[in-house]
Amino acid sequence: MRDYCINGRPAEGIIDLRSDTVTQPTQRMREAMASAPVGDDVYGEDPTVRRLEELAAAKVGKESALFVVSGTQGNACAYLAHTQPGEEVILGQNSHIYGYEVGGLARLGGLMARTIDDSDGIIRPEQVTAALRGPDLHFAPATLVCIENTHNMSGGRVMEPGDIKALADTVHQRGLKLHMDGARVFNAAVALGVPVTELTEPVDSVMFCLSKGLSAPVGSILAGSKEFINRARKFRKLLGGGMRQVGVIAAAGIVALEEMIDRLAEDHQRARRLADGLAQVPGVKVGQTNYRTNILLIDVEGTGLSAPEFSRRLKKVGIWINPKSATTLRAVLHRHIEDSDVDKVIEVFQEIVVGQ
Ligand code: TLP
Repeated sequence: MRDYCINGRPAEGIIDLRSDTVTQPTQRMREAMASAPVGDDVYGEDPTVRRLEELAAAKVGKESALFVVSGTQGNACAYLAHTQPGEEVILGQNSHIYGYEVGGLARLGGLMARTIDDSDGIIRPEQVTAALRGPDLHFAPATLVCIENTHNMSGGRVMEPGDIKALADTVHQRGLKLHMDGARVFNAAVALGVPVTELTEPVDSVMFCLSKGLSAPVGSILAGSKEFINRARKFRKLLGGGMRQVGVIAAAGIVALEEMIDRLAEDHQRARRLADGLAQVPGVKVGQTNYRTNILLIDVEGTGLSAPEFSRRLKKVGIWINPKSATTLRAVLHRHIEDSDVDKVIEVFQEIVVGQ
């Protein structure tokens, strides 16, 4: 049953693959929200927020955690707490922090972005070494490296524990910090079949979202050392993210962490089913990844239609998939998509290609 609304109306008949952010809270979340004990969280008095923060810190193996409004706010608190204005941050040119967070590095942090190639979703130690420029009088000092796992714009690529560890060793040897934008880090852990701590242990801080595939309505977590989180808490306040009786939404986050992680495997299976089906459609190519998680990049150039035009035609029949570029669509699998929806999408792709 698709129990959610689009444009204020029940989404009956619509297959919404724009993002996993469209997931609605589960019934258990709504019940937990209704009965959550609350207090003023700016005074640190909301017991539900404290429970969520303790649970979240333990999940990713960090000393402390902070409940933030969004992934964007969590990443901002991280780079603000790790750096001083005028410093340089090394990160992927396709990363969410660089390309999709409204230029916050520059605007909020007074930071220089030094971008490196992350087209396969992974940042390697030698790339960071090559990007580091040393102590010359002319250079802005680089103090932070950011990675993204899974990597959104490369189609949900997974950065593996060994690669993260190797990168962290290089970053730390050079005296920098390593932050992980782990908006979908539980997708990475589930795809690899490893505890998420194997991915988060080497990094100094990790942000992950409760509001994507995990289905909470609002919120993300930033985790790291106690001292780092104390600093981040001040930046959250600066950004207007000090909330009051916010246990009403933190309660859904607790359910997300307790109940919604393992089922991400279903989204990955459906992503594979969709990828395999679309690969049979003439002119359509599905991006390859090391592990299939819940994001697919679908190249429609060979069909003779642009991705925006393809997206328009899909929308006419109730399938919502956003274009990511002139030639590529991005489809994201999530809890409200069933096998029959996947089959329908494959069928419609066939019809569009054959019928033009
Ligand atoms: N991603 C959204 C859009 O902004 C593109 C999506 O639909 O995928 N890091 C990563 C890797 C993300 O994918 C996102 C959201 C964020 C951070 C920001 O999270 P929010 O939307 O909670 O600010």
